[in-house]
Amino acid sequence: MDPFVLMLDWRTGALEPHTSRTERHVSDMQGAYADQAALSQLVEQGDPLVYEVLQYDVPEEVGQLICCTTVLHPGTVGDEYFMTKGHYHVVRDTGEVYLGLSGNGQLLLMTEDGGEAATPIGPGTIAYVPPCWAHRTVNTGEDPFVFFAVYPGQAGHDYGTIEQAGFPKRVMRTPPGAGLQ
Ligand code: S6P
Ligand code: ZN
Repeated sequence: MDPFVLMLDWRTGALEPHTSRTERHVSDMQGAYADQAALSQLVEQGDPLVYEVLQYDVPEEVGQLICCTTVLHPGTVGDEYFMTKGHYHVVRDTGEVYLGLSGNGQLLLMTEDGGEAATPIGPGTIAYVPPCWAHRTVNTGEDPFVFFAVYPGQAGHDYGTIEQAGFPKRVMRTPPGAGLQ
């Protein structure tokens, strides 16, 4: 592998060049949100894009580092903010670094033995995901939430464990009018 450079647009998350672009629409998030009826309704109403990941692929091997950006769009399913699927790394003892670029969100973390953590991420925030911690991001703002991530080439993504167990906390907006007398 030869050295290379990438150009990152801090506002939009555009990464050039990139070798893969993954889109996740509401229909790709079956079972993730509390309000299944709201999810079905959104799918029928045009199945909006929830997030996209731009990545520059390198060999999925020990020693390599994978660079990618995520653009997590604003929105809700019912009252639950748009979020990523969330995953453990298949190779559990691999960490990750997130760098917030624009917009605002939350990083939710958990371990298989009951550990829980959450941290806000905004422009300039560097969040360290230690080995063995599952991670999910949530857009709590009104603009796209954009962040850059670097993780080990051999890490892999385990989505199934999260699909079965979910995360212990959901991030909900306050419904319009709630608390008003
Ligand atoms: C990869 C890293 C991120 C996520 C991306 C989408 O290890 O954590 O690039 O892949 O934010 O989330 P998810 O949970 O759908 O992979
Ligand atoms: Zn990861």
